Parts: sequence; C-alpha cells; structure tokens
Amino acid sequence: MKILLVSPASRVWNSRRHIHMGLGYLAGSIRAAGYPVQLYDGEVEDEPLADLLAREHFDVVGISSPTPLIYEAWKAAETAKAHGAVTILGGPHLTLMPAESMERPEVDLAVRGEAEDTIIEILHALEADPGRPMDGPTGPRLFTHPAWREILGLSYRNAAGEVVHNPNRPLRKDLDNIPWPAYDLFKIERYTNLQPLTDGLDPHARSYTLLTSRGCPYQCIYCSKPITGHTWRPRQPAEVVKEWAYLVRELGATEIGVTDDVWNLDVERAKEICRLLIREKLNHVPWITIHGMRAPQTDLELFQLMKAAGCKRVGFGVESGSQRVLDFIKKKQTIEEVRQAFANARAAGLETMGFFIFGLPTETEETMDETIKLALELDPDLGNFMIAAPYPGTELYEMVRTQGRLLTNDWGDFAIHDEKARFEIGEVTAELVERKWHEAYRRFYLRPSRIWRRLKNPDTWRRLPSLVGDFVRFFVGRKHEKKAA
Ligand code: B12
Ligand code: SF4
Repeated sequence: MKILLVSPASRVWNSRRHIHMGLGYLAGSIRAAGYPVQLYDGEVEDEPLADLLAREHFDVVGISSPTPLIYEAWKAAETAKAHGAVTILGGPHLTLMPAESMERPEVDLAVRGEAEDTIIEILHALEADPGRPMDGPTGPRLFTHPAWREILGLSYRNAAGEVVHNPNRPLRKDLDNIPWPAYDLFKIERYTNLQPLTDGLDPHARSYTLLTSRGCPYQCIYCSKPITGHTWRPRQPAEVVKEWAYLVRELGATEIGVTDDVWNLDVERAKEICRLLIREKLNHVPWITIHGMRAPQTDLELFQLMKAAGCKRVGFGVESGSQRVLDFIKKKQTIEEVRQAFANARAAGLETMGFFIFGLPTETEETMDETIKLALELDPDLGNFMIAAPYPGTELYEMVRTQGRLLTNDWGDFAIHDEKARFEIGEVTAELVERKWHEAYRRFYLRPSRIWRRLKNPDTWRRLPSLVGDFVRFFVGRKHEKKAA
C-alpha cells in the first residue's frame, strides 16, 4: 500500500518555509511499520499535486490542515479521490471540527489529535477492509470491518453511511519511543533558512527543525492548542541530542530550529540539553528557538549555556506592553520578567526576537501605544507584530462570539501575520487595530538605524522582489493597494 502525505501551500505564510514536523513524524512511523511513503509539501513542490497523482498511483493520500488551509486541504482531497486514493485528513483543524469535513464526499477519514499510532491502525484496517465507495467511484467510502470501531481518534462512515466519531486517543507519554521524523524524505534544499527575514539567504542551507518537547501547560486565551491541550511532555536530553547529532552528522544540517511551543519550561532540562550539545561537539551548527521562549523561565546561566551550545537567536512571546492586558490574556508573565530576559539574552551575546499582538480584548489605543513603546524599548533584532486571530476552540473565540463581533466566517482569514483584524470587541474598532499594527511596523522598522542595518545586508538586494511585497503589506497595507488600483 503506497502512501502520500500532503501539506497544502499556505496563501499568506510566504516568509518562512519549514519542514512539516507532523508529516515527518507520521512518515517516520509509517516507514517503521513497513509501508512505502512519500511527502508532498505544496510550499516547495514545482509540480501540481494533480500532475503527481496522474503520474504515480497512491493508495492512500493523507492531508494535513491547520484552520486557515482547510479549503486547500479539501481541494487536495478532491484531487486525490479523483485519482482513486483513500483520503485521510488530519491536523489542528480536523481535531477541532471533524464533523465539518466528514460532511464532504471527498473526505473518507478524519483523524483527531496526534496520529503516529492512529495512522498505522488505519493502514492495517484498510488491508482488511479498503472501504466501499458510496454514490460512484468518487463518493465517500463506507467501512464495515469491526476494526474501524476500535481506532481511537478516528471519524469514519459506517455501513449505513452514518458518520461515527470514535473516542479521542490519549496522548502518548513516551515521546522518546516514537520513531524520529523521516527527515530524509524532505527536499531539504528547497526550504529557506529558518528566519530569512534577517538571515542571509544561503541557497545551500540545510535547515532542519527538531522538537525537544510537545505542548504547553499555560492557558493564554488566544492560543490554539487542539493537538496537545494544556499538557507538556518533555523528551530526555540524551535522546534529543542523539537526534540532533543525526541531523548534523548524517544529514549535514547547517542550521537547526527548536520548534517546541515552550522548550524551556523545565530550565534545568534545557540547560542539560545545552551541556550535552557542548560535550558532543555539536555547537558549531547554529540554532535558534523559532517560537517564543517563556521569559519567566529563564536566567543568565541558561542563555550563556545556549550561546556556548551554538544558539544564535532566541524569541520571546512579549505580546503586550500593558500589564493589565497581559493579565487579562492569562499570559502569566510580567513586563519586568520580559525586560530581564531580554537583558540576560543580550548579555550572553544572543540575538533576540520579540512577538507582539494587537487587538486583544480590553485593548485601547493607549495599550497598543504601550506595546509599540515596549517594542522600541526592547528593540529586538526581529520584531514580529501580529493581529489577534480568534481560532475556534480558544477562550478568545468564545469571548468574541458571545461579547464581540466576528468579522469573517471564512476560515482562510484566520491566518497569523495577515494584516486584517477579524473581530471587534470592547471599544477598539478593526480599523484602529489595523492602523496601530501598521504603525508598529513603521515605527519599528523605518527608524534610520534599522534602515541602515537593512541596506548594509547584501541579502536585502538579493531578496528585493519579495521585500517589496512585504514592504507594501507591512507598511502600506493591501487595502490601500486596492484603493489605489
Ligand atoms: C512549527 C509550526 C509551524 C511551522 C511549520 C509548519 C508546520 N505545519 O509544521 C511554520 C512556522 C512554517 C508554521 C506555519 C503555519 N502555522 Co504553525 N505551528 C507550528 C507549531 C508551533 C508546531 C507544529 C509542530 O511541529 N507540531 C508537532 C507535530 C508532531 O505535531 P502536528 O504538526 O500537530 O502533527 C500531528 C497531528 O496534528 C497529526 N496530523 C497532522 N497532520 C496530519 C495529517 C494526517 C493525514 C493525519 C492522519 C494526522 C495529522 O499527527 C501529527 C503527528 O502526531 C504549532 C503549534 C503546535 N504545537 O501545534 C503551530 C500551529 C500548528 N500553526 C498554526 C498556524 C495557524 C499556522 C499557519 C496557518 C500560520 C498562518 N499563516 O496563519 C501556517 C500554516 C503552514 C502549514 N502549511 O501548515 C496554528 C494552527 C491553529 C489551528 N487552529 O489550525 C498552530 C496550532 C499555532 C497556534 N497556536 O496558533 N507553523
Ligand atoms: S501562547 Fe505560548 S505560553 Fe501561551 S499557551 Fe500558547 S504556547 Fe503556551
């Protein structure tokens, strides 16, 4: 049975191309179970999916989907079905809303939650019962074998055509026993550097990502965590470093991104990983923390060890310059802790990155000004400003639904980094939030010191066309573009 795992291309996320760890992990488990598997990442492929499927037959096509890409995922399923494959959808949006996708004839199976075990059980069940298409060859498949009832985390159609949602699958605790991602299946030379907004774009970079833990126990009201919930599962430092060594020594990684939600929750474990990287002489390959570290769980020694272990840059979820807003969104961090973390990271010689959010509930024009002021004060090497997105399943979504106004019903609009406000709540209007978001980019990046730094970087000239696009989006805005047109 030949399997293809697909990640549709994102319409808005054009600045970074990372390998898809979820698909990598699934492919690793599928291969370990003895099935042939390939990956198709729409972000980096030249050939349209339809052409690949016309050229090569796959028995099963599995498609991953976060909320903003669900339409592309359905489209991919339609294409796969037209070529006779059994279609499986999984990932964050399917975990939140499996019933929505199971209403669609192009989706045979929907998987909720982590799926390293689920996918193998599905492949075994398909060997016993490949399903019977209803309403012609491209219709949804019905599954009758009793094995289907036992697969936790699966939604399928039974003999009567009814959708059955099996119970959820508990999260696996033994992360170190899950086969490593099938890193070698990615066309690694096609992925950009992990942070190309500031890094030189090295056409020969081999940028891999790695997970040292899964999940996060905090409950920030805007954070969508359908897969892991409020849990955190660490891996053993020695196992993490074994995988790290494989990436460096066997696959020639020239850059590594730690892509955990919160890799430093246990500070002592984070320090131990750094010590092992130094001891194993893996510290010559630069690495970064792609997402925000928790500022409160840091100290100077951690950053010094990270620096000695090869870390180049650290990111922090600062979110707001107003303590009142931080408390309201349940960030559980103080602005003083953030200042201290930035100071310690700099003292250790690390570059910094800050993530800031605009348009959170209870915001006012003043709190958004405080956020801009804090960004200018902290002056991270890279400032990422985002407009809050109310992902389904979050407390923010419920607040907006019950006390505010959702401005879109299109899942495609629920994209981070897009310049649109998708809701109004309290006294701020969407127009104000969008204005402040643009103002933040302008005031942060259009300072003479920043412009000079940018002009001095040879990469600026190499990436000029894409930078012009970013410039219009961040500093001017698409709406103005449209108006001008
Ligand atoms: C690393 C990361 C990225 C990277 C890498 C992209 C990627 N998709 O892996 C980058 C920075 C490029 C990125 C981009 C985006 N991301 Co992102 N990302 C993450 C992050 C931090 C970790 C993902 C990860 O590696 N998890 C570990 C792996 C092992 O788990 P997993 O990917 O969930 O996969 C497991 C299951 O979901 C399931 N599964 C997944 N796919 C499939 C497919 C099938 C067929 C099956 C059966 C099962 C299955 O099995 C996997 C193994 O257990 C998560 C937060 C999080 N912790 O989930 C956000 C997160 C997934 N991203 C999110 C979003 C919104 C995006 C973007 C859409 C951003 C945007 N433009 O708006 C893009 C979409 C890009 C894309 N094509 O997927 C949201 C999704 C929210 C939602 N409700 O859908 C999350 C949850 C962050 C958040 N809290 O808002 N992202
Ligand atoms: S925003 Fe960060 S700290 Fe908050 S719940 Fe999400 S991952 Fe955890």
